[in-house]
Amino acid sequence: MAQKVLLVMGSDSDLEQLTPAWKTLESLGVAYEVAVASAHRSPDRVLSLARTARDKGFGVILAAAGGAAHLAGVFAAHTTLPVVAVPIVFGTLGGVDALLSAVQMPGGVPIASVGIGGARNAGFFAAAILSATDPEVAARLEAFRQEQASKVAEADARVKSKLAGK
Ligand code: RP5
Repeated sequence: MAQKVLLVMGSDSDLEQLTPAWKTLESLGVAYEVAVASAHRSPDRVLSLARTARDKGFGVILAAAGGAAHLAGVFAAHTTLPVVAVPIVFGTLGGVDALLSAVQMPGGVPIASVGIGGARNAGFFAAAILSATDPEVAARLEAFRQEQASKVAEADARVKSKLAGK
């Protein structure tokens, strides 16, 4: 059975910023489940989600949080599945704090991270991880890349034609 993505957010206030992640997963036909779980407000819930994720068929975890965002690190502490942080734009530091919390993990328990507010890329990256063992997802990713390249070629032609008409 195809592996799924577990998309966890630290608060329901993160939901809107995560929309591009689940939309991207849907566009690629990747199954996902969402959960709200906070590393500091509901640590037992995070622990339970992390420890059961592999047996439930998840292949990658996207952990979205803002502020001093330890959600991804705590997930990684309790599972050997790949964990990708999605730093949320929030508060005085606008997401820089969440980004640094993710990318500065001490050695031994790594997490990856997309950029601040990088939910769309989180969807693509999760799909890329699953594509290592799922040829159907790999084919859909390849098709998307080709479509994207075609759009660049069309933009190139448009710009050239516009400038030629001046
Ligand atoms: C983080 O604190 C959440 O992930 C969210 O980005 C931020 C604010 O949460 P709320 O106070 O809106 O619930 O833990």
